Amino acid sequence: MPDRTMRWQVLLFIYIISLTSVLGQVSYSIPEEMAKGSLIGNIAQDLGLDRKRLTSGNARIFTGDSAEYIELNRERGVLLIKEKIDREALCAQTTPCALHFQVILENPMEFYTVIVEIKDINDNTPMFEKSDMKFKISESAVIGAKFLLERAIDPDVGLNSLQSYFLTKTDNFALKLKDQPDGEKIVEMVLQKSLDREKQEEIFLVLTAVDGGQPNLSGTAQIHVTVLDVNDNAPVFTKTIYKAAISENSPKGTVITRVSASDADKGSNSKISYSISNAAADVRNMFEINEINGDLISKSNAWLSYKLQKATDRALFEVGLQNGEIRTIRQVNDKDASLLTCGGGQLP
Ligand SMILES: [Ca+2]
Ligand SMILES: [Ca+2]
Ligand SMILES: [Ca+2]
Ligand SMILES: [Ca+2]
Repeated sequence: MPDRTMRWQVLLFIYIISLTSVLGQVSYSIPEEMAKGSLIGNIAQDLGLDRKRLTSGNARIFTGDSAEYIELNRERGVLLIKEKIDREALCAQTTPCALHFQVILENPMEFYTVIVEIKDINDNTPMFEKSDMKFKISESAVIGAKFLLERAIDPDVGLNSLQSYFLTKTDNFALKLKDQPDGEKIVEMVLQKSLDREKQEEIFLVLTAVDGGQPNLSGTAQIHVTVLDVNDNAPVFTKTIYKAAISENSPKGTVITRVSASDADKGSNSKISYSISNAAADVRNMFEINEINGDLISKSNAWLSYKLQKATDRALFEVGLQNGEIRTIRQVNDKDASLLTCGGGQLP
């Protein structure tokens, strides 16, 4: 229908209305989503009209240009659902949601106003647009650090719409909801206990959004937290004292013992290299260590006769280990030494 013709019809309608007295008004209240053909109300009875008058007066519904959801059955004198009504599609977040239309009769012309309120039913589950949220959080993140979570959407209104969120029970995070002026909520996860990658590298949580319908409906989203490593662990030796024997005529390059340390961190934070430090020059001349595998190797064969003057044929040494480094090696004054000892701990 051309716009112009329609405009004329509307103007004509308004003109007719102005000439015709409004004889009555009737209101109904129905839930959305009623099946096609369902009864809304007995309009003949409610307007005090004879059913024959509906037929003789060629009673009909005038809705303006809005879609026709409702039909008038003249023979039965009732209003019926013509098209299933989806409140969400019709009114979105507007409340109350109502259809306004007129019932018009001819000979003589009569005009009645009908209001059908469409009540919300809880036919939408809260849904997350992104049902999988991923976070990479350093284990050094400070207490109180906030992480914004996705919001859920529930197109219903009132109690049938979104009411609250819940997070899987976790020591590390607490859920914080902040009300916005538009009625929406900001959903945050707040760190309340320090993360420790060495204890738990992956944390899986479930965020649940619930509405307040009867019964209520809920939707969930997965939260996957990967805890990033920080170098917060020093290497630790597998033993506090390493003991090994070596004879004085051992050739240069003899492996005296192997020291071994481990580091609880990850990747380059756990890579260990061995070195001898803080040792006197003569000790450095006597020993070397394989920085990769921890082999303590005799560097010369001259040191034995030099260092073991006071011993019989063997000597006792202590090796100080600290933070993955061999800090000190010193000879222990024990003439009856039977072992070469690499001692652990923090030696003076
Ligand atoms: Ca609804
Ligand atoms: Ca709902
Ligand atoms: Ca480390
Ligand atoms: Ca770490």
